[in-house]
Amino acid sequence: MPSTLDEVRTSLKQRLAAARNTQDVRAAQVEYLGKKGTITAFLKQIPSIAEDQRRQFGEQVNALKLWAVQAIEQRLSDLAATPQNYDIDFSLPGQIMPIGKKHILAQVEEEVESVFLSMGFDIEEGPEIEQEYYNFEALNIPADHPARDMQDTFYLAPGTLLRTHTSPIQVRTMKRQSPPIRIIATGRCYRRDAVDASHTPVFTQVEGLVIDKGITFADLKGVLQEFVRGVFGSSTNVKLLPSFFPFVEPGAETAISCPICGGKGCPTCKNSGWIEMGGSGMVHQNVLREVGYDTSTYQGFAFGWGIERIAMIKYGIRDIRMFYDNDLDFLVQF
Ligand code: FA5
Repeated sequence: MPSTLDEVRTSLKQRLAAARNTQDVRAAQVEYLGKKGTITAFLKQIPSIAEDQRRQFGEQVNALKLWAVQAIEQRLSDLAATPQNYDIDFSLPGQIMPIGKKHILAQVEEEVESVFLSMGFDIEEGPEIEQEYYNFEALNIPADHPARDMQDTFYLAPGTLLRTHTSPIQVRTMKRQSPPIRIIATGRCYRRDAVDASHTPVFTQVEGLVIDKGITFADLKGVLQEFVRGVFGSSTNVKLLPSFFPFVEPGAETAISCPICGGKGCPTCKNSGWIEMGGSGMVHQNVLREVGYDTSTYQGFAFGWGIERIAMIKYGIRDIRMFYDNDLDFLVQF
């Protein structure tokens, strides 16, 4: 306990210099200027001091008090301006920040791409706002063709639309490049389809195109077989069923053996053992001629599958709307 005014000043100076935070300064303030504080005790002594010394003593004690008040304010403002003196309790557990992740559809797209990259395919892309010519005409679907009804279209302006499938990328690629061509392209497609468990107006497709000399239907089946084994597992098989698309001839709907029951029959494959995945076929000669290829030299195949459909079968998701509801409880599972 300091006994002289000078000692009080020195000890308070040291206390303030050693203060690490505002709490330390406030504690010193109470100790020196509080009701029972050291300086307050000197102030209380003034009336009892002998009259001839009282004035001088009073002035000294009041000067000390004034200095103490200012020194405390100064230290508080110094601490406030020095960020490292904020109170940090290093023993508190840290905050775990949630880490974002890729959407399930982006993950499946990347998986599909990596299977095709391993087979030597290149990755192409095309615009979502597309010209009618690439989406329909160049694909052997003229203006009054009934196949246009199969793809109810969002038109943005005469001749301009939101692409209804990724097949226009076939035309763009063939016009840009000469054979051999071995590409896939993934991307969003748009149709005026009513929403139900397997349809949405915005969905994603993966398109494949191979053009070279001597390409046959067997190559199509072999590539799709490799693709589904890479994505669904090594025991998955492919079956091609007759179907019609104006830009392929012959055309085929592609089915895979149900990866859920292994082809034995279950609710997902409606007990058939097979699940339809999308269209495919040999590129129509009208399409090859449209892009300026010599049809006596070059042949090729193409296919177009729904990415949502692939993801639904792979992960047992029963309703396509779940991909677009943005329910984090659903999305964090993948
Ligand atoms: C086509 O779009 C053709 N372009 C596919 C093709 C390419 C055939 C190359 C031959 C050669 P389709 O309309 O059947 O075909 O669509 C293919 C797949 O896209 C469907 O099997 C489905 O998985 C998905 N799909 C189509 N419409 C929707 C929709 N409204 N919602 C979700 N997925 C859809």
